[in-house]
Amino acid sequence: MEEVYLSKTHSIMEGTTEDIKTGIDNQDFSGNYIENFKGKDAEEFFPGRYVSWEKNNNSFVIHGQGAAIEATVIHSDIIKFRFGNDGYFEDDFSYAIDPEFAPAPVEYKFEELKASFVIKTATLRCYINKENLTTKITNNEGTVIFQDEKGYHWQDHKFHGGTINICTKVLQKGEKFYGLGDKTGNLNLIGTKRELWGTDCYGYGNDTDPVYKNIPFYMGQHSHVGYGLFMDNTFRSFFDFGRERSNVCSFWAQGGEMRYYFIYGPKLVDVAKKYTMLTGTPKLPPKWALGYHQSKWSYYPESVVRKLGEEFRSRKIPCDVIHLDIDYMDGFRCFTWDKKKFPKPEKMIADMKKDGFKTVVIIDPGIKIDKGYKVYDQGRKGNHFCTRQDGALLKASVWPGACHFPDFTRKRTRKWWGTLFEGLVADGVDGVWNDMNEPATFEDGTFPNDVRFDYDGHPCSHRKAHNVYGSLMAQSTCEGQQKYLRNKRAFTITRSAYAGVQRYASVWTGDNSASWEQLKIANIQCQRLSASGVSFVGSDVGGFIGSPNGELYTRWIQMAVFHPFFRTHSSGDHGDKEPWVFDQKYLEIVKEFIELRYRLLPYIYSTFWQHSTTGIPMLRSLHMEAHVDPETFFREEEFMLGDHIIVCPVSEEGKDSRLMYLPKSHWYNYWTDKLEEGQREIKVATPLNQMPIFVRAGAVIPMQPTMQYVGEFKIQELTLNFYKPFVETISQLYEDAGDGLDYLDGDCSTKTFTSTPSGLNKWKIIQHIEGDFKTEYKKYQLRFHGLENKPGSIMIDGVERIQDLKTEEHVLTLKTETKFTEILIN
Ligand code: NBV
Repeated sequence: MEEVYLSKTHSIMEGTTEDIKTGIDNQDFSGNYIENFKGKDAEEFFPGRYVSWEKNNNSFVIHGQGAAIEATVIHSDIIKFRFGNDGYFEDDFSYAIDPEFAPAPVEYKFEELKASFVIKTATLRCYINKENLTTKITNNEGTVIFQDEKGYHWQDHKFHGGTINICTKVLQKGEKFYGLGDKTGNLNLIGTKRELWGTDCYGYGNDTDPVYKNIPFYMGQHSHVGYGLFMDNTFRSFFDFGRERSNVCSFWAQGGEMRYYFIYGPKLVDVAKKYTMLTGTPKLPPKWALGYHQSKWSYYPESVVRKLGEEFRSRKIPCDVIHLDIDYMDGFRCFTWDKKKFPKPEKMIADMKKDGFKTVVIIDPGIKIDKGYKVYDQGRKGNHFCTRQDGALLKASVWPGACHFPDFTRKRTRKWWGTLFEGLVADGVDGVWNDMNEPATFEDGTFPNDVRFDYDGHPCSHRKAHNVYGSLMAQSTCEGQQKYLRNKRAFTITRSAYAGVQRYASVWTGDNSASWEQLKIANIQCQRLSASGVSFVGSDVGGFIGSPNGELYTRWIQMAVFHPFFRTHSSGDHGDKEPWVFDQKYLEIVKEFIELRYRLLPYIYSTFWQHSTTGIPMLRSLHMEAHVDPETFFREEEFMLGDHIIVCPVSEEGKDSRLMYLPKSHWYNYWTDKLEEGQREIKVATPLNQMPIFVRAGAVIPMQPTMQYVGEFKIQELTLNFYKPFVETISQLYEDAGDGLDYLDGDCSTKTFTSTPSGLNKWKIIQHIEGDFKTEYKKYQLRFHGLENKPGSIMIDGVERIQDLKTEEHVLTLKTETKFTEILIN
């Protein structure tokens, strides 16, 4: 056993040696303790035997001979662990945990047993072994969920200073792993080792690791029980899901205190929800941000942008947002305009706005070293830029040439950065896109490790700040915009991120390529991000690099209709990617699907609201929908958007049918209304103009008319699609003004529909309205799906309406006032 363990220790070292090959960790004392490790420098330590214990509020601190362990009951399903080497803990500071997260009082018991301590909550038992301070967590039924193998231990590298904090757990029989942010590769992470060190990975592939984002949260499931593990540590870290030893799952960080949260499900979807409540949910975005976005590196000059808008409108392809990439700036100086390309940006933006287009501009972190350039001068005078270990300013090259970089880990700098958006907002800019914030540089890929950061009063080096840099840039960008937008909602996109980024920004999956494999990767990345707290996700439709053919572009658009962030982007080097670049037959289908996106906006917006208020991911992989169904464990292409829609993108060329799995329930084929029973694989027709879309029986899917942009005209009538239920099914429609902050003061409403089968051919729908938001429309167009024959009677609030029921293809329709309470179909 000991030998096996040593080999593990050795492989951890190998993992870090790889880092040296990348040239990242070899420059200074703070990073190179691995480089000179000769096998003798590092010593390994364990917490040792229990010596004493103490209680502080909901925390139990158990002192061992070598380290102390603190276990805090956050919630009956969440226990937080911290480990203090040599008996002392670090300051308990986190960028990930939502400052507004206020745990409710929780009941628990702490007992001392002969060989262990046990913390008992309503759902969990957490045992801490007196002999070696290892832990084991079971549920009330006694199922072991999470159990230390060697448990917590650390390696000191005394010659150079620094510690690697490690935790090894028993990998349970049949255990599956999900989450971990934007990783590529299979959805189930079993058998892989992954690294978190945000990297600008242009043209990444399925084996590229690390990638852009750093979300140290994964979910495990075995014995029909799901749990989550969130290691709140921003140092370069690693997760091994049984790759080095098939019976061990381990995670470690190259510095910082070992601090992790154990989150009990038992359903995986509940794990994701609880993790998201812990790290925060987004405020509602402006509704236009859920429309279609068109981007390219870069649209310029002004005439090209105007022409782009005209093309969309004249071709009647809906579009809400145009993105301006780095060439809008004067010599890539952030917060400036190239006045040759855009002589009057505020006029152009205002004109575009009249035509329904919002403008989003890119902002990178690198500030050009250029005396006389306002932002640079302010940054210098205000001491906002990062410095090297010896106090000199960090200098590295990005698009503008040599740059300095703001220290976003300093509150005062975040505030200053926020003020820079005043001008852009005054110009009419509606949203900001943060790029290159891994942080990426041209020389060494990122900053040298000796670069100093404030870390909000916890001074540190780049080793600790790197993985959170992008998130803090996004936070400061979002807060800055919000300040000047006043009663309008901010919209931010970021490429790099740490856990909790969802409170401030949406994300995209970076510089992907135009291939069928990449469509599949984007699908998995978006599901995985969604499971990791970040629901507002999307990929560059069609691939950033390269040119998709018409079919690939069409299939990608079809998938992205069901991704919360929906944008075509292109490097511009390899041909354009506007919908009309493709042959007419593709263009027509692309247009139809973008129109479908707009019709679905009430459903998508309500799903966003549900995510924002409950933490439930907007995109849900099948294992989240049906966590006890073994068929779902390795399924990775089908996904749910919200509670009631499941889709399965077509990810191969020339396919006129494909197989997909429908989880337990009854499902209606969106295209034909054909009813399918779930918990089985089915073959679905996939002509180019269709992607498999299924709607849950019993669902109410609200739809609005097609429009060219959000708010183009006042909606006269909202369509409610009622799908005949097999069991009681609940659907919710959330409505507010779609922009502005009045919803936070209650100017919104929620309509809850409960659809129940009440006997043979009988069906009852109850509408419960909360809030009195005044909708534009006064009428519903009801569409009943799944009724084989015209019913004998349809009563709305006691009034017979059968005479008004119309038959249209496979649906029965009826118009009614919106304020009904009960519909009875007989
Ligand atoms: O700003 C240019 C690009 C941008 O279009 C892309 O979306 C980012 O991921 N940016 C990367 C920098 C250059 C990449 C080669």
